[in-house]
Amino acid sequence: MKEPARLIRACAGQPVDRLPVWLMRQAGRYLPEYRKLRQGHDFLAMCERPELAVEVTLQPLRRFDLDAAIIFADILLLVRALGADLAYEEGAGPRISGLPAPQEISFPSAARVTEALSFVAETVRRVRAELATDKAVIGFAGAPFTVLSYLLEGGPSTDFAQTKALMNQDADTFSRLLSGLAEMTVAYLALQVRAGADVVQLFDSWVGALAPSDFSAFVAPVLTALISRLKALGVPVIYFAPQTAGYLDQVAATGPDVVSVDWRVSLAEVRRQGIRICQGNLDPAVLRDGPRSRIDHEVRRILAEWGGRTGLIFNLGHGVDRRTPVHHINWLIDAVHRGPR
Ligand code: 1CP
Repeated sequence: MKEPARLIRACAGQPVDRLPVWLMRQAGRYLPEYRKLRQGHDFLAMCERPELAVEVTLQPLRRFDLDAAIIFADILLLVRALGADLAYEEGAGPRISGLPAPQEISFPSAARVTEALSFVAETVRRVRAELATDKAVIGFAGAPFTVLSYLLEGGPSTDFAQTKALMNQDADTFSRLLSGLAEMTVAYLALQVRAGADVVQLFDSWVGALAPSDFSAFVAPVLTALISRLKALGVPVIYFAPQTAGYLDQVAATGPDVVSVDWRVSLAEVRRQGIRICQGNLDPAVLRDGPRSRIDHEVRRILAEWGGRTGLIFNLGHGVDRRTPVHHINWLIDAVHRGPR
């Protein structure tokens, strides 16, 4: 039997010969070869056509010594299985329309989710077949709160006014929608795991907008149940929960194998909160800006704050900034491989 990939060993807290490293949003606009391909196709078409999605997924791995490929897709693809219209507008980000009032939203069966997103499974299958076994394939989905916020706001938001209004004024509907999305997420990630994903990550990019008490009352119960069902698929679960430094203990208590944190908290504090396996947490601005000495310094600081050889997956605290010079990523990976010295 082959030894599991470094990243998968790290997710289990097992010793590794060197720290695993990958970057959120490692496929995308900072890469000239991505921009070139993107000129001829819109973003959704790139996700839907496996030959294009596979190519974009593998682009960063051709350039850099990364430990994982993350499937080229988007957290919002799921909403199309709800019958919503999804469009990505140049500069403005995603737009969701065509949904009934929150109280009227009904959820599709697992079979319908699988059918609507079968192209993602095809991409996973092809990526897994093309990639060496020492590289992990990461499947992903949005976490229920973050996806619900896009549904209710219709696109990006800064204050989550519609989302909080529903939570405050109609808690039953709010909880029903979170649970419905969680159910769809199980079907979607099960599809990716069956197709060969070695690990899954839930992106909860906006959950930090909630008070600790609301995280605990509304999100934690749904998330805990979801994570336990994902673990039953037989792969590790990474939960990305930025801006939750004020309630990391509650985040950890939802049960993921790995908690992925942003740069607003030190890894020493993450450890103090009892988190033993963690992903993070360089500020993407440091990677973007450099210079090399600053990147080296920040990597060494992060490794020292974690203070151990196991249980860390090196990553950014959020996605790669599109203004990042490509060679900065080589500098970063070198620094991670050199280690704490
Ligand atoms: O070329 C383009 O115009 C498309 C830009 C783009 C890309 C490359 C979008 C639109 N999505 C993606 C791919 C993507 N999205 C991936 C796979 C690639 C990789 O990681 O290497 C992943 C994991 C995501 C996840 C995602 N989409 C998140 C969670 C992570 C995060 O950054 O917080 C979120 C919030 C989205 C929504 C979304 N999709 C696209 C944009 C521009 C946004 C953000 C909009 C906003 O600000 O609310």
